[in-house]
Amino acid sequence: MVTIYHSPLSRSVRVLWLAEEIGLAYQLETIEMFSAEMQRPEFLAVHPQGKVPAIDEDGFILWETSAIFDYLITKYSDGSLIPPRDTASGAKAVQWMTFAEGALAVTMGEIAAHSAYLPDSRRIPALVDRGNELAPQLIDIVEKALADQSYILGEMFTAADIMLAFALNIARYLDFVNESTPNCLTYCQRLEQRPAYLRAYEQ
Ligand SMILES: N[C@@H](CCC(=O)N[C@@H](CS)C(=O)NCC(=O)O)C(=O)O
Repeated sequence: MVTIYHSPLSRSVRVLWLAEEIGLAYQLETIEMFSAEMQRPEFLAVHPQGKVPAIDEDGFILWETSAIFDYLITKYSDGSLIPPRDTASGAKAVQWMTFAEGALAVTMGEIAAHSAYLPDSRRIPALVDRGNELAPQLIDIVEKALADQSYILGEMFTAADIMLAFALNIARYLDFVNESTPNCLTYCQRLEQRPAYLRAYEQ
């Protein structure tokens, strides 16, 4: 059985969404974001940074969303949510997943966390300023990529869409995605209608 460590509305919702998409049976372990529980030795043994997501599959522990995606998709599905890595589509999926977490989610997450969600003692205002400067350019990259297609790799939904949608949802909340970025806005609206998305976000 796979246990998913999750905090509502955080990056770990991506793992829940993926699990729902591939029909994986899982157990949920919910942890309150930024709580003392995240720094307890029991949880640090699961995630050495005291973060979510992480999974525990009968004692096998894995953290970092991209690694979890790769493992769960390869082991528990037909693999089609990430096309074969030696094809152009597979390489592009990895490109967008890396961009989605490494650039987009980090930037949007820093703006949101350091302006509102982190306890005062952990806030770094310069990260908010830097994020606000970078954000429009990052959104524009996705806006252009979505110009003539429904999903980031074309007409096929993939794991890269899950990774991107989470970061774009924060961008939407921060008003970097709105009517002035119609491709990103429509994309978010299309993805939020997926039954697996709805099941993940209500947990
Ligand atoms: N690159 C990591 C990022 C993990 C991460 O930053 N998780 C946040 C949730 S949005 C967290 O748990 N933060 C708690 C903290 O910083 O104390 C991944 O994708 O898994």
